[in-house]
Amino acid sequence: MALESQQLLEMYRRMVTIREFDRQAVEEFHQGNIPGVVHAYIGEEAVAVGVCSALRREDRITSTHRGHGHTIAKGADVKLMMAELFGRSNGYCHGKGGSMHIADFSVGMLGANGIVGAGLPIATGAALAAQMEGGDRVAVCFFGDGASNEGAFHGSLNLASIWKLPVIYVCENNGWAVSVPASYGLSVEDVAVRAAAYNLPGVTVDGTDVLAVYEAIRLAVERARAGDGATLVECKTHRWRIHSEQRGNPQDPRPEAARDAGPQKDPIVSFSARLVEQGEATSDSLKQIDQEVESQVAEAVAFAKDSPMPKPEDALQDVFAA
Ligand SMILES: Cc1ncc(C[n+]2csc(CCOP(=O)(O)OP(=O)(O)O)c2C)c(N)n1
Repeated sequence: MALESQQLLEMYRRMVTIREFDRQAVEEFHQGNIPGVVHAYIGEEAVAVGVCSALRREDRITSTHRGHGHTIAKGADVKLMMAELFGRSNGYCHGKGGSMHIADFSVGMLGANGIVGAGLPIATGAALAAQMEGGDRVAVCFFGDGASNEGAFHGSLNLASIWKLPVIYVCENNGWAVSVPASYGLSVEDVAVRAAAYNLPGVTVDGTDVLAVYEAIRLAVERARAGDGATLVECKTHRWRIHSEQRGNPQDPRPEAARDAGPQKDPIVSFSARLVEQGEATSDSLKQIDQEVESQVAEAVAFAKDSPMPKPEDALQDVFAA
């Protein structure tokens, strides 16, 4: 289905926002300004944006430890995100969650998650809730190739199949789980074939092509909204950086060829070339978006730096048990 110019440019803007957010977050982490961990999503932008562009605000998503891209693509506020990364009291979780625990229910983002695979049953539950509510809301679960080897993946797909749940499972296959290559860790070459074991459709798409991702998800969403059940969509993509940022100068355990593969298939470069070629934008108008985004993210960093630290006396607020 053809997308309007405005939608295409919004997709471009969101991809660039994700790239720039993580670029500046990585820089701030290495300057010692961000505590905890940062798992950069750089290189995988086409997946989050292709998926979330096919969703409505009220549709729900669950995310992973590498969650900044999903959160931005679903429409969260970058200032509140950055403040959370900085551990400040006006961040999304009042500075208590950090990078891996950002949620914004107002845009249907049910949460990043430090436990690999944990988003799978949560999204499945959100889809069950949607089915019981009786509307046509869908749920989407983002997870990695590593997570697809866990029991949570298999149990979730089985339940989604027998209950015909309106859920789309999006596997971001970036070829690696920390230092373990998918070629070693997976029993199959394509995660998508695992759908057959649960009597569900499974497709593999080029996860560096935002429009290919969008189209696969659009079809899966249509199927879910029509009451025809779940789909597994595998997006083959590349993680450009080390698994997570580390202080000092640690070595990325992946071989050089794996590290080089990402930038050779830059999803933003290919999408911008396409937009210019199709007359949807000029390189100047895209550059203007790049500059606007850079300032917007710099403002988010400034906002985070100016934000107060949480007060010790608030430590037991917003927690379930004290
Ligand atoms: C249940 C669980 N097991 C192990 C870990 C440690 N761990 C964190 S990320 C990760 C790899 C995840 O790989 P994948 O699902 O492919 O996602 P990617 O990091 O490639 O985006 C592991 C093993 C964890 N956080 N949770």
